[in-house]
Amino acid sequence: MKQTVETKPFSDQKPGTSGLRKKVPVFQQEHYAENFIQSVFDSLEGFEGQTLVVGGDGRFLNREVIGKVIAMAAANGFGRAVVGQGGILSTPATSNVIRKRKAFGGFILSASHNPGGPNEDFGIKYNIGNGGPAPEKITDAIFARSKVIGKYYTTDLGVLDLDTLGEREVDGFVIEVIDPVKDYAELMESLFDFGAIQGMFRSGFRMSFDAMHAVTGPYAKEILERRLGAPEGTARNFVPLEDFGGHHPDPNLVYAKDLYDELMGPDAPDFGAASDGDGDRNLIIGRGIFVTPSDSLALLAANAHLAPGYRQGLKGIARSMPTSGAADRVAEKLGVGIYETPTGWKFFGNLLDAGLATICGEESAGTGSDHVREKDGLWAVLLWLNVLAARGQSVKDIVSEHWRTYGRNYYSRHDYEGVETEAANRLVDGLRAKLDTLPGPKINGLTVSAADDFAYHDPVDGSTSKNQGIRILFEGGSRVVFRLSGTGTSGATLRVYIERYEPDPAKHDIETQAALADLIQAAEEVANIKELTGRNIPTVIT
Ligand code: VG1
Ligand code: CO
Repeated sequence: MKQTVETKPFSDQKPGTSGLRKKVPVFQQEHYAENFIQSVFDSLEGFEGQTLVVGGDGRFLNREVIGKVIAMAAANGFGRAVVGQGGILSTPATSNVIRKRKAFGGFILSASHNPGGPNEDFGIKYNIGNGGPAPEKITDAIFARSKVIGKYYTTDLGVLDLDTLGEREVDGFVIEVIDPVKDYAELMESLFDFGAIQGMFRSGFRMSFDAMHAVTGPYAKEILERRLGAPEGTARNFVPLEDFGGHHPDPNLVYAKDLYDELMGPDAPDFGAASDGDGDRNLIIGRGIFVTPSDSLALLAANAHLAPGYRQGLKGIARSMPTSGAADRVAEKLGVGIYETPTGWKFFGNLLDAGLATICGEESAGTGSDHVREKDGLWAVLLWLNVLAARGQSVKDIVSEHWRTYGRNYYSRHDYEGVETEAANRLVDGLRAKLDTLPGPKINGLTVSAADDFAYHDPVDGSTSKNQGIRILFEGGSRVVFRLSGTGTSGATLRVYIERYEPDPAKHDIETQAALADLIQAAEEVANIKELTGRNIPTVIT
């Protein structure tokens, strides 16, 4: 029986870079999740009788909120919910299911790389029918709706069994529980040369994959070990846990340090990789070499034609603005378009739908292609494996060769986490106010050639997104970018992105922070980071 529940709006339901993310206790407030879910439905049209996909990364509250989404979908008039067994569906797998089933859209319950558990983070994200994150037009409408919402609709579907595969019907509404891995594994088989990768494993190639107790565990077990024949134990921490074992499921050099140490150690395997909470990020480490995500994007774009799914070449490459320009050089050489978008995967959707780009990436360990409309951690790992199998060289050799051909974009991101929101805003406002005066005079001996607040003009739908990050460009192609994170749940995180281009192969082996030292100092001088944030050093350096 459909019920109408009276509710009052919450003022803080503005979706960030990737959905609504809050601490679990915030989501546990009465009506909080329901208000947001109803605000999504109220911002959409034409879903009567349609299919909605629902899944999550298995974190604390996952099952509970899945139950709410399904009951509310039924009450709002959807005809069918497709849900991953056990409530599990990685972000890229959800995108694939939405596309394959021609669903109206889907909910992804995840706070991605943020920690999980009763006092940690939870998140809700809505994806549209192309399988990608809702564009700004819709997220703005959701936020506007959430501020005035007065009621939501739900219904009692009884106890939901999310663990048994198959279809069930309750009052004319169909709930279908699917294997979360199968469709995705088939898609991967259609893109990559599994035979060649199997051969590489047979001949003794060794790999370590860290699923970080998050959603990619079951995917990695099935694809790497069962379908590709990698030895058992190749995938580790492969059981998704509600609190990710108490760790941050963030595949960077800080939270995946064990993997890094292993790859730098004496008995290092050939290849190391990890993914994040919801399976859309990737960390790539070769024996003795960490590949920065920006370089990984460029390398994958330059070598994609070696995989069957990309044999016909790329239509174009897209990267987020703070991502290094390494991919631009590849696009130039390939003679294809390069697009620079704001941070967040939602901006790639139009380019992919319009056939302007094939491969996209972000400096934050996100890479993907037009096979789905989300970034895809295991996809990147498999493309790397395919390239390694096809070229028969080590990661290190492939990377050095790439730098010799294109030059090296030294790159690093410095994060200042948990900064007081007011102080962070003051810092960015301060920079914004002096943008016009920056070009000309030197900062720490470097000449500024241009400075702006990045605005994106979507070439497909003509929309404009302003205030997407402060860019300070120096003569010679170096730059420093400042922006505030839109995925945190407490305080503010200041991100400082630093990049320098080095064409000379004799200078490609400098330690990254040393290679960027003068720019790091310039960033401090221009933004007064220490004084304004009260921090002497960044919390995380990637
Ligand atoms: C961060 C990254 C961004 C990424 C976003 C979502 O956003 O910088 O590149 O798209 O997370 O990724 P922000 O606003 O905190 O910088 V995920 O894997 O957390 O969905
Ligand atoms: Co993620």
